[in-house]
Amino acid sequence: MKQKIPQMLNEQINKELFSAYLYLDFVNFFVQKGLMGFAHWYRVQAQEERDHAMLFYDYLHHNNENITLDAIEKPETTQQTSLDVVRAGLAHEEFITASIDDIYAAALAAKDFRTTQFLDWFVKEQGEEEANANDLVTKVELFGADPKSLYLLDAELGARVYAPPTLVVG
Ligand code: OFO
Repeated sequence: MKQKIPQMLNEQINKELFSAYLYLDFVNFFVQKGLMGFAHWYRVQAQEERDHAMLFYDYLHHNNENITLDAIEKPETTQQTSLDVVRAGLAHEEFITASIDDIYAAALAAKDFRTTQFLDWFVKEQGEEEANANDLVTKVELFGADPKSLYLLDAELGARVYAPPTLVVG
């Protein structure tokens, strides 16, 4: 692989693991609030983030690149309301999208087309993750202040089913 691409992919492992850590912190927030459906939704999200980390990990190994595992930053969920937490989730997904886009741009500039092809799945996935996060923000904005609606929304989120990634490396 070329130039700085392996290093950027290596850093993305850490960002995905941090995403899982952040969402587990969100789980903690919602468990404290008694919103177990929200907690479940973010627990599934955390599982997906660990899957993403492993895809980058496997891709580097598959390309005979060494991996350095760095410390994972401590998540700080200081938000006071459910709305602020789901908004923080959306902002985090936008940050991850920008990070994937940066790697994509570097790989394209280096003519590392194997990596751009690998990243195509993540470009699409980030579109879905942002849409899901945005949808959640909208629902909490619309229904979060009404207890009956919040109860139904919590039940809806509690029905989220974990699905393993459709991307396979190797
Ligand atoms: Fe890994 O997609 Fe969210 O962060």
